[in-house]
Amino acid sequence: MGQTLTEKILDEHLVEGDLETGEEIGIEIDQVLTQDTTGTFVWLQFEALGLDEVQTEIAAQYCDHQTYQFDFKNTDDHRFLRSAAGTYGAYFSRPGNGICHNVHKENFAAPGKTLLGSDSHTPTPGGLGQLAIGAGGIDISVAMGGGAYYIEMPEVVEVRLEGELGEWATAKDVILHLLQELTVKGGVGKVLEYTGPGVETLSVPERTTITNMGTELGATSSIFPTDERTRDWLARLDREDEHVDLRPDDDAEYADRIEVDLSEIEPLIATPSMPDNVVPVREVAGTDVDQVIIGSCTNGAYEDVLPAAKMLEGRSTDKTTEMIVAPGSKQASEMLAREGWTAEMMAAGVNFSEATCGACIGIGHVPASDSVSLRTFNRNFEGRSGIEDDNVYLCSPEVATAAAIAGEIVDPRDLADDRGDLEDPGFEMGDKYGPGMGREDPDLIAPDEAVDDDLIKGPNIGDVPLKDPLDADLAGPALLKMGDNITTDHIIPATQDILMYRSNIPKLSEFTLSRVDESFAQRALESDGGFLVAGENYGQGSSREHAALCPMYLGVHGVLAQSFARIHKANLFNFGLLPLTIDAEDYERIDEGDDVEIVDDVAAGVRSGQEEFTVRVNGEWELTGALDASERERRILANGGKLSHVKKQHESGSDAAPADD
Ligand code: MIC
Ligand code: SF4
Repeated sequence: MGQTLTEKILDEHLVEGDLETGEEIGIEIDQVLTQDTTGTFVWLQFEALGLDEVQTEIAAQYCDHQTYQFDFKNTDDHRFLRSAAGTYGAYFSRPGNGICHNVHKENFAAPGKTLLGSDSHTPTPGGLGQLAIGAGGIDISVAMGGGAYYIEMPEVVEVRLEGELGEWATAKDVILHLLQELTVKGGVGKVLEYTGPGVETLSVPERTTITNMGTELGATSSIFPTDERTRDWLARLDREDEHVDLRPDDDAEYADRIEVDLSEIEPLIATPSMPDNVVPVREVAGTDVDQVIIGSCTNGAYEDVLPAAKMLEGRSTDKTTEMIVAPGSKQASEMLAREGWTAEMMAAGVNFSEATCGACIGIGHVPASDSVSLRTFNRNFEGRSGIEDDNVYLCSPEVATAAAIAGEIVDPRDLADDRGDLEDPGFEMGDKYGPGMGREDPDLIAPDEAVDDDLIKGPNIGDVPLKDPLDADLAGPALLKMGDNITTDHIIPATQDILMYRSNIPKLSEFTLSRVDESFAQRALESDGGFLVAGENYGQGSSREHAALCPMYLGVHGVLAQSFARIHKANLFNFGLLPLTIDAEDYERIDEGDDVEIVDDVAAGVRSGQEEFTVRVNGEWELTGALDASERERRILANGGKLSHVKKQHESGSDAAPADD
């Protein structure tokens, strides 16, 4: 039987296990990336593990999420990250140089290589045949130290693309279409592999918009084969020698197949407040728009801003609508500036931001109360923009720009008909990108140019808390009952007031689940243990391990949920929290405040491979909580989390320093 492209790359990197769906496999990691808000813990844990040098081919530390440095705490984090990159041997991308996924794509992403990143949109370079996966920070620390990354072998699903995109339809509409079809849970446990004649009609930047937002489907990763368009892209970066021909075998077998006819795709938009609330733009046409932002790791590239610039040439934005462009990388900004497009857009009423994540997580450009914001981003979870009850829509740069011109949501096809002189700007690549621009990049410091050789920790950079091994008896109240699709933005929001404490767990913990219940953190601390109860897809969204670390710090024992998002579940194991799956009926029956007691000896059960645990509620009735965990995850859980687990192994004289087994 032939292999899928995913299987081929995994096979080449396999260090443990078999490529059987659902089985745990260990893979070698070639490249890692981390960013400023997850990175401090990546390095603090790297240090705590006693590791002293990066072992992967490439390790890159980006400073992208909080580049405005509103508070010295952010600037201290950035200085610490530069010192850690220099000390341990990673590339360092300075604040303002751009979003990790964009800068990585421009400089390092390479077909056939594996990439692990402490950011959920790490799968972005799947668009050029790289197998890229998002994970929690400590998984990055271990991989960076040369340890394998362990994952359940995903199902590989074929997404077959036929036809070609029509006028005004874009790659963003393709992924919005898939979200409409599959929902935010539709990709869980899967790698989406794109095939078919439609592939060659899409350029690499269009492909990376699709792979980037595969994360919103919950997918482990998304990947395209490579072809002449990949070679062309790498050539523009002066990295043509990194091109490798990669495609699945003709007789590859997929777990499932989804067909998309690109010629039927029309302009789509995700309405508030979930990326899968997708409708045709025409369905919400006429809605007044107060703010439009073009940017983010999904649609912040040069080729994403260029159509907006062309549409605005000789026009201006509506007086009621503010338009902001936040390019995904400084390279993109520089290219637009050198070609005169920045000036064109400014003259049209656009406000230019530095290259940053910023507004995507509510840092700057927070929408006005009771207003509508159209963004080319990937997430519109409620409150993520920095104000509760926000109305954030997600769309392509073309749809966003049409709204900025009209002052209301409008299908660009209708705007073009109406105005008579507006043409589809089409998709155009830049001549030369990133390294291809042929000059030294002062914003990307290579390991051999490092300016530090020791860690610099400001007063806000704390220690990594450790948890005791799992107890035999676990009991406590159901501290909070939540619904479906609770995001990591609910658990630990990323807005400015909170983000600056990412390196200070005691302080950060005070904000745990505050978006759901302001009294939660205090109640959890006072209760000396307890459980969280949730519906489906608990912990979707970000890779931030703080969403497990902070509940752990507050003494939470575990989570009873109907299902879990992949990265968050791994983070729960990594911080010694018990993730038990419960059924819908029991979920309905259990209430906040109920007394929860696990009847079995939890520590022994976890170690011995017990799959079902009896949970007694109020001493009156019982439910079954299922533990779906590999042997390795069980050992990590029983030892109180990955850091304690690996430390314990070192103490017991276990050999390979970074390995977690
Ligand atoms: C996000 O888009 O939610 C983030 C902010 O990039 C996160 C990372 C973080 O929380 O630091 C992600 O996607 O993993
Ligand atoms: Fe940054 Fe937003 Fe992309 Fe996350 S989704 S990496 S916050 S631009």
